[in-house]
Amino acid sequence: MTANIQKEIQQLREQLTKAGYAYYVLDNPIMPDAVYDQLYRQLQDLESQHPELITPDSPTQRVGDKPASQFTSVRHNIPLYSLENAFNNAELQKWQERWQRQIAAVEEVEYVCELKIDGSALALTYEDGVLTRGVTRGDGITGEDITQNVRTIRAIPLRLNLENPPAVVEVRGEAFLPLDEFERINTEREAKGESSFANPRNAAAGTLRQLDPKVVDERKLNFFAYTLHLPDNPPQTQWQALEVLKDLGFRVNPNRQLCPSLAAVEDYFQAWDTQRKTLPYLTDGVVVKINSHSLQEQLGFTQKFPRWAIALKYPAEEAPTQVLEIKVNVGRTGAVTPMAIMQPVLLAGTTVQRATLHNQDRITELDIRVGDTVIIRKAGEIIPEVVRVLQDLRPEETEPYQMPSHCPECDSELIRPTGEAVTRCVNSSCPAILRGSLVHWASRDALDINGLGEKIVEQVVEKKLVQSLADLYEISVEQLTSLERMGKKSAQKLVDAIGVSKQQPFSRVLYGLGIRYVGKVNAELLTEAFPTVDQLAQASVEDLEAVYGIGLEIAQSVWQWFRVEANQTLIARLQAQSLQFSQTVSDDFTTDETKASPAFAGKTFVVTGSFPILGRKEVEALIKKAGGKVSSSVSKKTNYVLVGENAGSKLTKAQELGVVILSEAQLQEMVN
Ligand code: 3B9
Repeated sequence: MTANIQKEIQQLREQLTKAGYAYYVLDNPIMPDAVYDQLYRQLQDLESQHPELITPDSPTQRVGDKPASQFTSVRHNIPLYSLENAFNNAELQKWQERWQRQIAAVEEVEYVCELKIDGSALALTYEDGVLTRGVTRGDGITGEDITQNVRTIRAIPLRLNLENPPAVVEVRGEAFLPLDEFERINTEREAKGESSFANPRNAAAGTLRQLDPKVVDERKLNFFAYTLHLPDNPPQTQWQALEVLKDLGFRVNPNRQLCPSLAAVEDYFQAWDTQRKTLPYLTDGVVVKINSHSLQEQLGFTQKFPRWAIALKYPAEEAPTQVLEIKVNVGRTGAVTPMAIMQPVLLAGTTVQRATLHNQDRITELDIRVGDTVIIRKAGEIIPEVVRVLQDLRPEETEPYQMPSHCPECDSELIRPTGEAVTRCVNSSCPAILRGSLVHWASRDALDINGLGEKIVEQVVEKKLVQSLADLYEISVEQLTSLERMGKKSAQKLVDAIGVSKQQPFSRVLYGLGIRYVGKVNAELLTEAFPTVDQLAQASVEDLEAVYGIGLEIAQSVWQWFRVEANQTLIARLQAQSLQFSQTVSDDFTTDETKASPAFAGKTFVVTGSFPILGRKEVEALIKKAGGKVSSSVSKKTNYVLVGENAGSKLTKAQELGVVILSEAQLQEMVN
């Protein structure tokens, strides 16, 4: 009896999976929708009668019914690299010359051209052939586990089409929203009085981070796969990898091309500049990859990119419009940014009416005036910029623009340090700075305080309920109910959310403090290296710089921040309010691999000369990664001197002192 039902269920699943593959991946349906729906309902019925037979890879199990409360941060099994950019053929050729020099052979090789989809990168893990994990790119090292949401994407198979799958298979690709779907979502949001998404890329990223998988399912995300890690039987070329991905059940962009030379790549790039405008999704360039995997292996990676691939980008879209007004905006760091308010204009699929003018120098250089007709451009960022003024269209009686001498928010005098482009408000109690700090503190990646948005922040600052971040933790329900449109219930909810944020780990608190250059990634690196705030506050610039990934500018900024008395007071107050200022074991995400004693733990290096292959920065990064310190002058304490080409006096000094001298090749050998 159950054996028969099991068989029937199995058959229905196979039929539905096949039909889904034909429809979503091959774009070539094999059955009418009505037939598909009929089979789907049959399967649903059988499964509801025999819930014990439901498996996670059944086509009925794509959309979960439990919203997530939050996503967890996970480390990628394999790092997600990004791509170096080239903006023209000359830069592309330079790239070819560079990699050819590195392996000192090879004349013509084959390249694979793929369209660069303007979406959001995903890493998928299949265990024993079944999709078990979908993770956002994040910073390339860690991302967010959004498996529930990934499962709703029909172009991603829940089970690989493979007889004897290896234990673990990794697939990468781009999730994106088709243009018609993007427009549908925005129209719907506007009708509901919600803010619209700036562009399809933001909409895709926002959708992937939706907590409710039902909402994700309604927004028809799509996916193109481009990277395959298939142990046991790895493909020999990128071209073959794409074919295998398709056979495994993934949607692969059909507009790929195998090019026998760089000239063919340039032709492909040019041809698609026109053709891409007819595609139902946005693309922003072409990804060029060396086809042969063995060549790829020989070339390897820099800190950030594979050396065997590059993104050739199309120029950003431009449009003319008129400047109606110039305003200045004071950010949370006190930086004062001039902004142009413009006649609304359609650009790269969205309506824009603000553009950044960056700073006074830029305004002076381009001579941007109120009333001017200007060309604006939108590159990767959300806020477009003015690229030039159409002088012939300038109306009479305009005047050159000068930034105000005093802060529009607090009226204190603005400062522009000599040699710097930014103008700043340096009044630490400027309401604009406080507002910005609070919004950042409450933001998703920092303390993640739900309900503390810009509108509320504006009011609590205006009413002087909050004059420092620490005041937030002393605010009462009564005080909040005095605000506009704030009932007792929502006030209580907000007070609760503020209370809950005390549990957030140290790295988020550190990020939330808004120290210059301390973004999410640096905050994690710093709290890993200095597990308590006291250790961090007492660290010297040298100690800070010795952390892998932390450069001199960041180190100086952190050191400086802890030397300011007001900041010390803030930390003390927040500590008294029991926020987290130490890294506990539970939020330590290091793996065994990084915990193992590194090759150069406690060793001091001096690097001298030039390094044509790896580059100096990478050599230093390599040393730090293996636990070593890089210092600038040779002394008796120096353990090793790493010598590149044209090394000078430091080499002589090392020989005098008898310090061990290493070549680049020896270093690499020791690290491996
Ligand atoms: C570890 C297309 C994009 C793209 C790669 C792309 C963005 C990035 C990339 C992916 N569109 N292709 N390709 N079409 N937007 C080339 C960077 N590849 C990797 O991330 C990658 C990562 C690899 C190999 C490739 O090998 C390792 C395995 C284990 C450890 C270290 C390296």
